[in-house]
Amino acid sequence: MLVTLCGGVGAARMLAGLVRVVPPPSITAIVNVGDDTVLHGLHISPDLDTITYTLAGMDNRETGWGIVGETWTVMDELAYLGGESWFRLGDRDLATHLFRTERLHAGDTLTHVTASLATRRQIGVQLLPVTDDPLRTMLTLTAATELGPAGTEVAFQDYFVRLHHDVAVGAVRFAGADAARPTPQVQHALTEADQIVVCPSNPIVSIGPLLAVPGILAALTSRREDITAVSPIVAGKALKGPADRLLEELGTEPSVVGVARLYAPWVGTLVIDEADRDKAGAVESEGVRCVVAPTVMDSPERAAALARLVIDTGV
Ligand code: FO1
Repeated sequence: MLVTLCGGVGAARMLAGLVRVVPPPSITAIVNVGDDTVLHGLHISPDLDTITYTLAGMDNRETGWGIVGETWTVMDELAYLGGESWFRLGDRDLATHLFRTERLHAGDTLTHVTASLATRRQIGVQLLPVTDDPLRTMLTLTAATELGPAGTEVAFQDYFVRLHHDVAVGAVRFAGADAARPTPQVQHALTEADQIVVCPSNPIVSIGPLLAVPGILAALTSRREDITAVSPIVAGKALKGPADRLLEELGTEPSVVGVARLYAPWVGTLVIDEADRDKAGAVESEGVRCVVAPTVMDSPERAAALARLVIDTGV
């Protein structure tokens, strides 16, 4: 069994590569739920949905979220009524949130609802939210915004979408983490995995929430030699999103060396991009084996080549 640790877009691309080189049912993806939010009474799980839509071949590659060819009738009407429309929910995407919310209200777990959606979309890969308990990424902003003065703590989607992640962050907290439990399926996957792959996701707000769930870091640390991470930072920049700025704002060098330093306690091997070849020695000085390869997944073929290489690091 191959287990992946996942945020959203970067992880979805990595998984799209992996399913081209190993049978999808042999892959279990453990996914961040710190980005989850409730809007209009609907439970939205952006990372689970981004991965599901990507593996189902229905993702919107331009936005990096939502469904390709989406229509916006409901959102446009909601905006006309004066409702909250800063977080855009497409007409087809809304069906996912209605389905999930209704099932959760009926007492189903997020793990079970996610499995139902994945089966319906025929994605093959087993998708697991890291926990069925509430876990929410909260960020303390260091400047005043429309949401409050400097020092205000906001939820992830307020930071990411409403404020376009265009504001400095002083602290990150994972609300609910202390009481959250990894699901039995997640615990089993981490114990039984032949290899664990950390997708090129944001180390702080995508992988961070997974590590904050009690028991996960210890389980990973005991599997350190079987864990390969792909750096989400290439030549000092995040390919997408605010990972580079967040690392710097929270005191870690925004480079492959900074990623190696963060991950070294529990990751055995770090794959870095060819653009960072000159930093391979510095990565190894952090105590992490370093592999240099093309890591930018700008086509399915390149994603598959990276997937092959990552799997080979574990052989
Ligand atoms: N991201 C945006 O930048 N703007 C949106 O309006 C937006 C809506 C949205 C709806 C459903 C969904 O699953 C994701 C959505 N995202 C949107 C993406 C998402 O907020 C972030 O990309 C992730 O949380 C970061 O991984």
